Amino acid sequence: MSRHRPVALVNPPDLDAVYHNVVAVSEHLGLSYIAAVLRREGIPVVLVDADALRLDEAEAIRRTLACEPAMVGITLTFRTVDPAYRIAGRVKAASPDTHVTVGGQHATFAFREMLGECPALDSVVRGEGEMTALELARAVLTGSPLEGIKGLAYRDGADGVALSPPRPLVKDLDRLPFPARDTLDELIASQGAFPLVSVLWTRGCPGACTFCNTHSFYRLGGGPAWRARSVGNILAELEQLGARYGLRYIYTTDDNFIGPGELGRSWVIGLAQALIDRDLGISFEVDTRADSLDEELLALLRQAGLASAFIGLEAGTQRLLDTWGKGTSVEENQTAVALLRRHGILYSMAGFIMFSPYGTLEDVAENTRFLLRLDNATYWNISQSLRLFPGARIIEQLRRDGLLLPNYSHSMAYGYRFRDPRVGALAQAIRLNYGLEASSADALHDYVQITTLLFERRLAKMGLAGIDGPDLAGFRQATAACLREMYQANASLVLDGVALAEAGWNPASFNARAALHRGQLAEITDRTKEAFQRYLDSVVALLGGAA
Ligand code: B12
Repeated sequence: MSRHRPVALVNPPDLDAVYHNVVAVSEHLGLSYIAAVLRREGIPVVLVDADALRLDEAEAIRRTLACEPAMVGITLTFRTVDPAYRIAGRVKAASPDTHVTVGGQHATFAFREMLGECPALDSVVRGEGEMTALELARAVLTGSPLEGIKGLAYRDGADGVALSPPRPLVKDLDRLPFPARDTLDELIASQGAFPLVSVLWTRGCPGACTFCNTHSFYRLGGGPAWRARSVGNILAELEQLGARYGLRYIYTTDDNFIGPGELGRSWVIGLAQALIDRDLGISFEVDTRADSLDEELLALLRQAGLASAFIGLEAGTQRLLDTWGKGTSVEENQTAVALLRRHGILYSMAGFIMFSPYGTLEDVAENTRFLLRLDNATYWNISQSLRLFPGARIIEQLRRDGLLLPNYSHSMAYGYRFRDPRVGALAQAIRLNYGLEASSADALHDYVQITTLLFERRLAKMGLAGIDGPDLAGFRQATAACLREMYQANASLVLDGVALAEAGWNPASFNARAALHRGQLAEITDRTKEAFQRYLDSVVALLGGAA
């Protein structure tokens, strides 16, 4: 039994119902890795992933304080800055000698503002956190000075902030232990439903998109823009997860699964071949770039179990795509989607920025037509405006162009104005219309797409593909037709919004139009559920009840 007081690692709750409707539950792997590293060094850890466990703030605070932690580490995104501050304040009030730190991509770039805004914070861990968190915990537990701990910003004197040199990246990711699975265990025990199991196979991204902070995050401490675990190390973890949880579906949280150049490509080929040879029976989903896909790679990945790929398409016009510094073309993006579809791999809800501060109403219309052409005008995609994340290059560009709000601060994801205020008015109206109808439709859309894909693959594997049980294909097509109606309803709302904006923006007319849309979407969602239930029943019948 360790003589150390524990370290509590907290992911604050995000109590937004719409967010919960759309985003699947998945544990915070960043904290889980830190927990595993500290435990390996004999430091006890309590993981409080309130977001994944859907705990409220009071329960998150109760669990954190209950273990009398020597140190509390809190992660956050722009959406959870306030609950993070409140939790820090409550910990400090209850236990003034407990060291309170925050970390993650957001805090890494907003550290100075955050230390200024929240007196309860003692430090900020910047960059990749495992080694810094370990050294910080050791220093706190032994009462040693923080000086010399790389990757840290900490209070120095009355109002000073000391900044240590950046933390170099972990050279060999295989040296890290597998992430702690406390949250997953509790999700399975408490929720009965089998949650998404997330894994991390690579870190970093070679891209330099202007709206993203990942590349500057992983370049802070120098080192390669993209690193991968060895195939053997990945398989060892999959087998462990398989033995423990009977794993069938994997969500990889990698920013960019297929790394740069030949290095990235041969690594993926090696992994895919190993997954095929080992035949673990898993399906998985990845995030990747459009320009890293090709026939040979996708054929192999399909065989290895790749079910879905998230590609950041971002825009349907080249001008907007160039403002994001994506380095791909609209044609390349469309080709990538067609390629995925040809290989029977789902191209999931895309990274898409419908509304840009530099965009025109014509850009909005063209983005909408682009999503319709790709059969992907989900409400999430048609409603996304640029979000500002600290560390993203676009922030300074907006400042230079006089579009950043004078009172901009790190948690203001929409802290800018639009060159064409009519685009801004439409963007806000569409975003505020993202309620339960739209998020339920999107959630159903995703569920239908991935479940159909996995069933079709299973039928194929059992040699039942093409055997048209009670009109299976008919039910599948009927469901797909409902999804297209969703896309059409969403797209028409935006295009009507564009016409309203061109005619002189009138919020009341748009609200009436939006109410119509919500009614339409709710009705289509009900019909989609019925159609899909008929499909599911016939699949189950075909599988002889063995679904
Ligand atoms: C998987 C994922 C999710 C999952 C799971 C949650 C999670 N974060 O793991 C889900 C789907 C739930 C999710 C949801 C959202 N996400 Co998300 N998510 C990611 C993603 C793609 C990977 C996270 C991951 O596994 N990284 C790998 C691990 C090892 O790294 P890490 O989490 O950064 O943690 C390391 C360091 O950052 C640091 N660290 C992190 N936290 C802490 C805390 C302490 C105390 C310490 C010491 C160190 C430390 O040490 C860790 C180990 O090295 C990241 C992108 C990214 N590259 O991280 C976006 C990201 C975190 N998400 C983001 C966003 C915007 C969201 C959403 C708001 C999206 C939405 N719906 O609108 C929601 C809201 C979540 C919330 N409640 O706040 C943004 C946050 C940007 C910002 N500045 O706020 C990111 C950075 C993507 C991006 N670049 O835009 N997300």
